[in-house]
Parts: sequence; structure tokens; C-alpha cells
Amino acid sequence: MIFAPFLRTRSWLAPLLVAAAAVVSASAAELGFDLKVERGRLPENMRRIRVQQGDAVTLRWTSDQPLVVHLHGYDIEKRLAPGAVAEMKFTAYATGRFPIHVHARGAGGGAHEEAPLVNVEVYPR
Ligand SMILES: [Cu+2]
Repeated sequence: MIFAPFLRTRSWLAPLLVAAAAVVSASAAELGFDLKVERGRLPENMRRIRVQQGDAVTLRWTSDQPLVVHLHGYDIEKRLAPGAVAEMKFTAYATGRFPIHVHARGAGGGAHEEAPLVNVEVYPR
């Protein structure tokens, strides 16, 4: 099955995109990750997520303060609020390294001025 490229590619991201066309094999996994943001940061051991192409990925976010987070490449934005779990779900068709940034912090603040919260790495199957 061929999937048409559906990503809004940005020039700096293009070299990271190996292929947007994917063959989803029967061995694709359903993977869940719990990401607990505290004071706008994730613990060191949660800053890299590794999955394989075709995996169905769910990121379950919590945060002790209001935040908007954005997964680049897959272009998914979620609003986080204290006391609630926000889910980001996607199938990892595109391989590469996709940063998740904070887009808004509480009352404001610019996007992309800080290091990513976490990088999602999708490896070819
Ligand atoms: Cu962004």
C-alpha cells in the first residue's frame, strides 16, 4: 500500500525525511509513552522516543502548567492543562527525527526559542 506524502515539509527537515511512503507490516506495534512535564521540562530519560516505521504511537501528556506542545513533521499540536491527560496519536509513516517543541507557555512566549522537549525518532522497518 502506497501512502502519498502528507507532511508539510520544511527545508531544514527535508534531509531527515527518508521516505514518506511506508509499507505497514504485520509486525507494527502499538506503543504508548507517558510524558510528565514539570516546569516546562521532561526528565532526561524521557527526551528521546524511539519507534519503528508503521508503529501506532500514543503520547500521553501531563503537565504541571498550561502548555501548547507541537510535534513537527507530523504537525500535531496539543494543549496541556494541569490535572488532565492529553493524548497525541499518530501512525509513524514517515521516518526521521521529529522534535516536539513548546509553542506557548502560560500567558505567552514564542515558539522554538528553547531546545525541544523531546525528539521522536522513527526508524525504517
Ligand atoms: Cu513547533
